[in-house]
Amino acid sequence: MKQLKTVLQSPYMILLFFTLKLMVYYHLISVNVKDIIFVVVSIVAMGLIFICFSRSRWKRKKGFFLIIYSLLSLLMFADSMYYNYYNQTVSIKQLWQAANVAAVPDSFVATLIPASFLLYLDIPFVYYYFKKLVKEENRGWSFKKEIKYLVAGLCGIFAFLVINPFGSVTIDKVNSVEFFTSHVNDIYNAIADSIVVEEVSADEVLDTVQEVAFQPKGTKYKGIGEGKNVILLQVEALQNFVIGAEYNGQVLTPNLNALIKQDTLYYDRYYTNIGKGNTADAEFSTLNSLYPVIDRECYTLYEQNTFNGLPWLLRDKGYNAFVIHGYKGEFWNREAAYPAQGFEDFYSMEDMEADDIIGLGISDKSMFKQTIDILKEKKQPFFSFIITLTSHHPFILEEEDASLQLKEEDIGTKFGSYLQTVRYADEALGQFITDLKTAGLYEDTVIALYGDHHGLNLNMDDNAVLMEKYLGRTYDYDEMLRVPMLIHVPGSGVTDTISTTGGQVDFLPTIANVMNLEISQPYILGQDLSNAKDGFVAFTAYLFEGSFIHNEVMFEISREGVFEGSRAWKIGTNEPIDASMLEDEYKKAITLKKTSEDILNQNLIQEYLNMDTIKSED
Ligand code: GP9
Ligand code: MN
Repeated sequence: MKQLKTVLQSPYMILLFFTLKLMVYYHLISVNVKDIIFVVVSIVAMGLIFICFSRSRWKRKKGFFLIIYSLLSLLMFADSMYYNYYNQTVSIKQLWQAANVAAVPDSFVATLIPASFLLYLDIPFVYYYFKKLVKEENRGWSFKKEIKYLVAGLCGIFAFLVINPFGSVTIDKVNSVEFFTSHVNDIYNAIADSIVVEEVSADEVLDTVQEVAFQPKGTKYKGIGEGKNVILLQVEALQNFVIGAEYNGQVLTPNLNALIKQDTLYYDRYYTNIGKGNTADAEFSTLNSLYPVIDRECYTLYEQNTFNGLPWLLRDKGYNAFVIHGYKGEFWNREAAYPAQGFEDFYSMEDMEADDIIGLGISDKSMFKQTIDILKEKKQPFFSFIITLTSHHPFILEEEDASLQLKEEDIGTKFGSYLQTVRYADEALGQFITDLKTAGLYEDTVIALYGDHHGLNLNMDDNAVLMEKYLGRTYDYDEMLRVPMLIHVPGSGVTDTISTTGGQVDFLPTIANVMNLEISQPYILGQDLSNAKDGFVAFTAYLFEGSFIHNEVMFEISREGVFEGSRAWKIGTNEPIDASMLEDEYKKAITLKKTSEDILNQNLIQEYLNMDTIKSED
């Protein structure tokens, strides 16, 4: 008993608390705790911080230590939550996102994982040992002597790791996932990026575009929608697995299924390629055929750039281009960004009647009803970009809006609630099409539709388990990131399922072919999926950079963000594939992302269009 007391009183107990805390942390961010190097580096760093504070001669060291230790715990907590949602840890460049997270409180609460709170449990114990050590060691070290060396040593080690002068893969891995080094590395990169802006010449970027994103030849389905109005529907969180599917004896999306059956090109291997700007990035990539970036939504980062995407191309043909969305105009910086995207009007929540609110904003059914009134007033041809909302996470509906009969075991699960809101969105869409017909607008309108991103994150709740049960196969990223895309051309007589792999980045060239639009600038990173045979899409968020799908093969870069240790599998069968054979494709994914960033950072579309104007003036 006495021995136990002595052990418990020993300041070395602190190591036990640090170890337990770090094991919880690494477990929550999916780092294998058996990779002992990460845990050891973190324990050494924490131990040094502890010793530095306890032996220093600062008067207020107890208070300072408590604050610092609590802040480190808060950062770990934030990392674990962010990882749960985005599959990535927090970055200083993404602190802005706190405001967006706070704007959607239901979603925020739904992402909390109880285990993350364990990261706070040790604080009182660690503080107790800290005070005890301070009391026992009141002789103290001079802060100017030994501590100085300790601090310098610690900084030196971090600097060495972050700079990684010999390009060691092991150090790359440490920098990517170890708690202290990854955050120091992140801050270092953010500062370095803001000081040194790497410029690549426009010619060099153009060469790369031609190399990695050449356009397929072919005229299949060219111009079948030419001259018609365009309604582009971005449906919130619509995944592809619901199309044509049944659940508990009920068809999930009867209206979408009916649409696909006639006069429709349906792209069934289509993927979301969003960055951290979620919905807004889906819009951005779709309209411009560029990849979003990881740091922030493109609508904010590149608000002032010059673009020449779909709204501009249609406006050149005399279309009136506008957006309708039942949430606040300022969200995702849409209001400010839309003019440069080419939209002349934006009907947001503030401009519509808030007569039926579900979740964040105006219900899809009300929004579509009001849309008909707007469309009836418009001069034709028009391009109406409509963004739905009701199927937004955490998928809450009132009983009277929920028409799907859920199985007992799915009631109250995210899976069940998701299916319920998808069914609602499908009903809203069905009514919209009927109303378009009644308004005499249907025959002359091309209706294109796609999902912005996943609804069921495979890392959250019991989604993976319930989806596996429902699908009868493993629910992996290929299915989570797959969204439907279709182009419905009334009266065309053309019905086809196109299975070339693609992503939102391919939408612009694909619709341009159908509408017979000429894209007059070369910065296009997607391809026309109706004529392409070889399909490729690179990912940004939810998977680490370098991940991609090439035809029916999916590649997920390793947890540490390095090529070594990545995994690959065959889509459909989940059969593992040797990932080490896919280095060329991995490099292509990195190049596509980097090229997009170069185009955006250097505002190259503006440069090109200016050049073009100068040329035509000559
Ligand atoms: C808000 C809506 C949702 O306007 O588009 O955005 P999300 O949270 O899905 O990115
Ligand atoms: Mn969304």
